[in-house]
Amino acid sequence: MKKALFLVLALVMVFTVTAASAKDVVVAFSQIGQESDWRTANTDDLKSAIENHPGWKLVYDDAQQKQENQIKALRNFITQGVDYILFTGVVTTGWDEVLKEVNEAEIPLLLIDRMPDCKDKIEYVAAFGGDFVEEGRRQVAWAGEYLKSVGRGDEDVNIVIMEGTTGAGAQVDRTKGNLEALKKYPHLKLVGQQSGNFTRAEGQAVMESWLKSLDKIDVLIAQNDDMALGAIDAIKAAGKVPGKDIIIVGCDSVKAAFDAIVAGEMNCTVECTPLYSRFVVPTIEKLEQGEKFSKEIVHPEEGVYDTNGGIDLGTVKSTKAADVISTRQY
Ligand code: GZL
Repeated sequence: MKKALFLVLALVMVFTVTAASAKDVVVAFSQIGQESDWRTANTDDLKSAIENHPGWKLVYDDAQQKQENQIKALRNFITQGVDYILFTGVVTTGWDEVLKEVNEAEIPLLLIDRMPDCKDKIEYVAAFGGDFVEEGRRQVAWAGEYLKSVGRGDEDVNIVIMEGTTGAGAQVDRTKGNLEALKKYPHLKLVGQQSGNFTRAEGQAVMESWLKSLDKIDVLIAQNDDMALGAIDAIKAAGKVPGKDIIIVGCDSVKAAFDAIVAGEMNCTVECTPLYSRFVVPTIEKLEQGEKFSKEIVHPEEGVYDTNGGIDLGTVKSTKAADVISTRQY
C-alpha cells in the first residue's frame, strides 16, 4: 500500500513540475489589419519573432481595420489571462475603457506603432513607434529642397496631400508635420487634401479624381507608399509621367517604393520602420526578469531615400535608393 501511495505522490510531483516548466509566456498581439505592405511586414516580423521564441506562445488577432474587433480581441486576451499584450490602435480615440480593463487585469501592455490618445491616462510598460510628425515634416521638406536643387525653388507649384486612414495616429501626426513644413515653403501651394485610407486601391481612386478635378498637380505627398503606388497607376493611366510630370513623395520605405524610385516612377520615400521585434522581444525578456522601463516612446532611427541622394533636411540627409535597395529587410 505504502509503495502505491509513494508512486502516486511521485507521479503527481513529476506532473506538477512538468506542467509548471511547460507554462509558456503567452504574448497576445492585437493587430489592425492587412491594409498595406507596411502592416504585412510589421505582422510578419512580430509573429515570427514571438512564435519562434523558446517558451513563448503567440495569441494573434487581425481586426480587419475595425475598432470594435480590436476591443473584442483585447477583452478576449483578458479572459484568456495572457501574460503580455501588444497593441496598436486603428485610430487614436475610443480606447480608454478597454485599456483600463487591461490595466485592472494587471496584464503588462506594450504600445507599438500607433499610440492611443489616452496613453497618459493608462499604464503601459513600454512604447515603440515612429515619430509621425517628423516623418510628415520630412516629406514636405524633401519636396521643397528637391525643387530648389533643380532650380524650381521660386516657382509656384501645386501640391496635394493624400492622407492615411482618418483618425489614425499616423494620419493625424503626419498631417501636422506636412502642414507645419509647408509654412517654410511658400511656393508650395496646397490644392488638394484627401484620405486614401493607406491603401493602394484608394490611393489610385483619389488620384484619378484629382486628375479630373484639379487644373494642375506638380507634387504628391502620399502618407504611405501604398497610396503613392496607387497614385502612380492613375497617373500613368491618364497618360502622364509619374516622377516627372508629378513629383511623388511616399512614406514607410517599403520595397515596392524602392523599386518605383529605381524605375524613375517615384522620387522619394520617408522611412517608417515596421520592424519592431528587435525592441519588443528583448523588452519582454527583461520584463520577465523583473526589469522596469520608462514610458518614453522609443522612436527608431529612420532615413529618407530618393533618386540621387544628398538632399539635406537638417535632421537627415537623403540616401540614393539604388545604393541600398539590396539591403532592405521589408
Ligand atoms: C505607421 C503605420 C502606418 C503606415 C501605413 O507606423 O501605422 O499604417 O505608414 C500603415 O502603411 O497602414
